[in-house]
Amino acid sequence: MFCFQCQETAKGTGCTIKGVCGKTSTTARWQDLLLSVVRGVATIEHALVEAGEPIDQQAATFMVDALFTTITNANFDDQAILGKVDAGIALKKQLLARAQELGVDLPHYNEVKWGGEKADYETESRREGVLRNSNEDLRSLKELTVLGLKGMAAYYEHAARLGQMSDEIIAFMYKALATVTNPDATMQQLLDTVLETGKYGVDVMALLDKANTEAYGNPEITRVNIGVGKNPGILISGHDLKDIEDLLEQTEGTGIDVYTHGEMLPAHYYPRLKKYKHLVGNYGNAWWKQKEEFATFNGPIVFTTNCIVPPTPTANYRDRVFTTNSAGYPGWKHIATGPDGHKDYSQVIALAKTCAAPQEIESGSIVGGFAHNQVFALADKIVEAVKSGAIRKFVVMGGCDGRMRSRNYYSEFAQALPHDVVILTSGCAKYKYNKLNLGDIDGIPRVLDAGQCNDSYSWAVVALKLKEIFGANDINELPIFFNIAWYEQKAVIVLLALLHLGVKNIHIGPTLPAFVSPGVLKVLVDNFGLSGIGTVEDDIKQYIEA
Ligand code: FSO
Ligand code: SF4
Repeated sequence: MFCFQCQETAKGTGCTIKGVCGKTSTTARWQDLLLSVVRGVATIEHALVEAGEPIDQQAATFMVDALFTTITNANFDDQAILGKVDAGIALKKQLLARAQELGVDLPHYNEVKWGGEKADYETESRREGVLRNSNEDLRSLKELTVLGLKGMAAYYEHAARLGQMSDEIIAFMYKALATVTNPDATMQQLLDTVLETGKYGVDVMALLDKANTEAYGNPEITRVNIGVGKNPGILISGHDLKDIEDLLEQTEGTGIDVYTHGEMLPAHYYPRLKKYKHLVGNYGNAWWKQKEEFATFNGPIVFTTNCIVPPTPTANYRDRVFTTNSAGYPGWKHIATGPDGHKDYSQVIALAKTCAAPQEIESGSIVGGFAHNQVFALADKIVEAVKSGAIRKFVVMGGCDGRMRSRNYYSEFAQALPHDVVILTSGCAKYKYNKLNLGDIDGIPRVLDAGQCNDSYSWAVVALKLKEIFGANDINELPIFFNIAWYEQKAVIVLLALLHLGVKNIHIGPTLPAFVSPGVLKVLVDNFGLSGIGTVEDDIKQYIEA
């Protein structure tokens, strides 16, 4: 196996024996095979769309689900992944027949030609890994695109589940995958594709923002309980808001409480979700602490997306975890989406009724709900605070959390910031500082949480609004410092989207991605001023106090 898609990759270069995330070499192989089938399907679809055919929705759904499945910590279930490979091959055959019928010429790439014989799965998977591209810079640009597309697929899937779809985004994904499949693609073509991925990254986050706010209202300032009640509970993790809505509806009046976990915390900020009285709080912290926190939760846990951490063989919660959507884990029950797009949680609710109430691990509350609409409502106050000097700077500290000790940088950085600096956060990165009681500035909390990682979109919208208010020529003239923590591929699409919006001098950490080659890094540094992090002391001196 060779996988270098996340920040925790072995030795900072690539996992080759087993994933640091727990992914086995077999799972990695089937994921490589699935990705090669996706490249084949997308290349054929791209040719058909270019020839004037409409988007094939079945192919679009397959591509989005398959890309999402291969995101870090989303799916560890070999049988589920192989099932998707089989479905992709059947789909490819249909598309090939359609191309032939219409007389559409197809490129002779291996991914298009391969017949999909089961006996070849293993050989094909070995041939189609990341290292099939021997030139380091070409490989890097191809992977940067594919990893960005994985993030895009995740956000697209959530939006689509709420009825918001976009043929333009799907057509771009086909085109980008066809470009990375082309063995003769040039550096320039690939670089253009990376940058265009950022453009569609903005579009997909806007689409999801529209989907979420039209369905559930605009996020508003909300205090979220982090303690527990006396009823048995169901813990829901991941990012899919439609799933928590179904769960809240089906648990209402049953005596079961619902708790959010990790990236589901922002569900509390939406008016049409927070109205449920039995949505009682957020339990625990970011994804990587789940082994301890699930053990004390006592009730069933539902994963709507990543991040799953493989349980130890003796974990007491092994039999009470469920997955849905693209997420999966061997031995855990998978809840299918019904024909009407909804989930049936009756088995989860029945199990919850037999469980004890959660054990309290924290108490008190945290505040959030500062997505763009809420921030705009406070705009006068914020602008006044900037003009009076009460707020000196904003630091966008969105992104992901993770288990590496080097991430303590972010807690220490937040704590060491001068008291006139406000943190703008989103994603699970927030758990490094959202319980530090960093106070407020004239009633404006010093940690403003917009929501999930895709809500980083809010900070781009806010920055553009501030640019207008302050009459700045450029977003980079504003007193905003971008210090992003990354872990998996949704952070890649967020980063590419910010680059597309013209944000320069973004710092990413705790380490730079292994999939960015020295040659590609130079392009990113020269054109966008991208850099890593230093020590807390130096970074504060250089970028905040200077
Ligand atoms: Fe975190 Fe995991 Fe949202 Fe990621 S839970 S790490 S960037 O999946 O997607 O922030
Ligand atoms: Fe390694 Fe990350 Fe890939 Fe897992 S997802 S195998 S930890 S690089």
